[in-house]
Amino acid sequence: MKKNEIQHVNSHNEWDPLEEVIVGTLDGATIPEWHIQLESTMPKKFWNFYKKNGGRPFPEEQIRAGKRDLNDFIKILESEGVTARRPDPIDFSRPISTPDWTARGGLYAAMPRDVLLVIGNEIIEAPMAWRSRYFESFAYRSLIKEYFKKGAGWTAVPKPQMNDSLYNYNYTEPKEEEKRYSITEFEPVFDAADFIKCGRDIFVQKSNCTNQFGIDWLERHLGNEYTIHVLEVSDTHPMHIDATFMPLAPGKLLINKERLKKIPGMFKNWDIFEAPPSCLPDSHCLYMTSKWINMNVLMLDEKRVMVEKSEERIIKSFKNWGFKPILCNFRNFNTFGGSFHCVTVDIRRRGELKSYF
Ligand code: DAV
Repeated sequence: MKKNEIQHVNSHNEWDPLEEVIVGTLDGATIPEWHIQLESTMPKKFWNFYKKNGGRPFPEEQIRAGKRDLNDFIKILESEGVTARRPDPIDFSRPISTPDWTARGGLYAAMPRDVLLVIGNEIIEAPMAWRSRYFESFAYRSLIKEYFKKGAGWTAVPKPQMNDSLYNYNYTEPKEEEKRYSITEFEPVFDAADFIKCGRDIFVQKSNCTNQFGIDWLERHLGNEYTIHVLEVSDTHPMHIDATFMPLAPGKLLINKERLKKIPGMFKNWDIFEAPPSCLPDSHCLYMTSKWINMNVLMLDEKRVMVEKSEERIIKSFKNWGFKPILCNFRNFNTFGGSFHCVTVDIRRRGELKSYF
């Protein structure tokens, strides 16, 4: 490989021109079994739904509608010159067990952003903290093996044991400024979606699926080329940073003002944009997230941004801020816990490792 030649897997930030992504699938999506991890993150309105239906498939009509949105999204990506790759179909309704515990079923391969962290040329399988997601990375193994053969690095963080010591079963909902999580520091765990990259600087939040031990593991693994910054976030149900803090382009940061009250000093010369509230009606079924997924956007380059078609407020804001919104129906997919950022993981953006601060 010649110096400066772009490798097949290459991603350093959120905005270099996007050439290839993995797009998740709703095939085999299964309602996760109730656990303290869901109590700390999932909307209260659906707790009984999980308690009653864990291990069963999500309602068929909703899956069908979500898949229609996915197909539209892939067509748009392709017309914008981005290659979309898909995970292997997996039946997530099969039970999972280890010597320490069992779960009635898995979840899905809808959100590759949660599972795979791509740093430069390396694909890292995250040690996710939900028992139902223990084998989720297997849905991506055909792709990962192919990327490995094309020269990518491939790392799986030590598999967590996930015995009861990992969970704080006394967890109760924290108040605004309290920091309390449903996971302990028993072993390293993180979801890839709690991290977000700006070249040599990587930002992370501690959450109900990412502990300090996990952050320390990644920091040591990445070594001196990178600096990891832990953000102060006021979110009483933190899980994934991409509806809180979204770097859009060099010098341009989108934030959720309700959650990010302290912006690190290193952003002092950046434009800070505050996401306006979502236009989704409260009646819209969101099994797994808040309505802030309106800011869960995907940059195709420094200007083009994939935005949900009916989110008129944020579409207008993006235009005012000088971006070019590309619209796609995605409400039916949003139901399953994410939007354009969650549903993808960057495989290749055309660009190099730099510092932006
Ligand atoms: O606002 O509920 C959404 C992030 C999903 N991966 C929220 C977090």
